[in-house]
Amino acid sequence: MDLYKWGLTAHFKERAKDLLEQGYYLGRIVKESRHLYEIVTEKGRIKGKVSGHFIYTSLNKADYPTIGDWVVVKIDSETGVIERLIDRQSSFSRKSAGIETEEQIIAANIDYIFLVFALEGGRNYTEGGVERFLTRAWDSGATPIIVLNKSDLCDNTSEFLYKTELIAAGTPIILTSALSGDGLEELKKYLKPGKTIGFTGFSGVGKSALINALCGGNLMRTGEIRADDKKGKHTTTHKELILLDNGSILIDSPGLKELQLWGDEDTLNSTFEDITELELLCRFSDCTHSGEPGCKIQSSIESGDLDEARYNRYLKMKKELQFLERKTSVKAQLDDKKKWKDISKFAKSLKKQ
Ligand SMILES: Nc1nc2c(ncn2[C@@H]2O[C@H](COP(=O)(O)OP(=O)(O)OP(=O)(O)O)[C@@H](O)[C@H]2O)c(=O)[nH]1
Ligand SMILES: [Mg+2]
Ligand SMILES: [Zn+2]
Repeated sequence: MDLYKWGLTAHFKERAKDLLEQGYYLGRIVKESRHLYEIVTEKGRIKGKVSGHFIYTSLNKADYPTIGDWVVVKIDSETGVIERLIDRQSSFSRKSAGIETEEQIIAANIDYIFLVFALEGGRNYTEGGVERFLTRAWDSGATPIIVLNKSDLCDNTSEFLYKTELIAAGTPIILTSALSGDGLEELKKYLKPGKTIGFTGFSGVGKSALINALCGGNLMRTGEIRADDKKGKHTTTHKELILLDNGSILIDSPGLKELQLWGDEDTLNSTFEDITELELLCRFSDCTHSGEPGCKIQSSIESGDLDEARYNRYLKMKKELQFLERKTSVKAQLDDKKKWKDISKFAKSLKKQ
């Protein structure tokens, strides 16, 4: 199997060198459901799990391999044991759902990330949704492309295009319909040999339908999302990476019910550059924009240059990230404590021997 076709670059090979010399193999995760993996390697496509040593040394969910990752495996009679995760060159992540404060990687080592929204049906387009996905994308290391899908169901597409342009300056925005095929040619411009494209978006927006339309087949199961199902049933239930005939690599994954932010406040700045630039023009450098004289934020809202709703969404996301930062630092302290406890336990057990 030619791994370069699967996106292998010198970066990943270099980081596996020591183990490759000892008879291990390099592989890419092409399917993931829970902690069971399918991996493409020089020896073909194999099933695999992480080793006990791997589990012992991994503290966080994000330390585990996920779809798109390059790993080093030991192969015993067609099953693989993953010994090492190679540093990711990019990854799209979010805060894991629920109360845990952990980063969850949605797809790794992607060149482009298609942020898919539906103009009708499923979970509908909101400006806040676009801003959230964009903020995560700017932090991913991949290049974001905004895909406004289900254009066939929408009769004011130009209004959505305009709204999106205002909040996503500089990011390509493509109107598509997986049903009629509109816009697919524009998407195909990003499908290049050896390049990996991740698809993300809420459940039911048409990620799998777009992948099917792009590969001209029926590789991915698609389905209607039942609006009355509070559990938010996903049609796609596992993550999968596929290699198209034209040599590009696509990653499908279950849609999200919500996108909780992950990262620090800096990650907001690329999405809300207009606001951070205005802040620099306030008379006082520590202006809180709540009534100080010479406040550029307030005057821009009054003159209509800055949309107040956008400013409020910015504040909301900033608060969320500040809260996350506090929670993460508490968790890091606890993790540290646990680590030292383990180490001192281990040291004591050595003394007893
Ligand atoms: N009319 C129309 N329907 C579409 C379009 N794209 C997808 N659909 C339909 O929308 C439904 C959901 O599409 P999926 O591709 O399964 O959505 P998904 O984003 O993969 O959803 P999850 O796998 O749950 O994340 C299916 O019934 C599709 O046929 C489109 O462009 N136009
Ligand atoms: Mg799907
Ligand atoms: Zn101000």
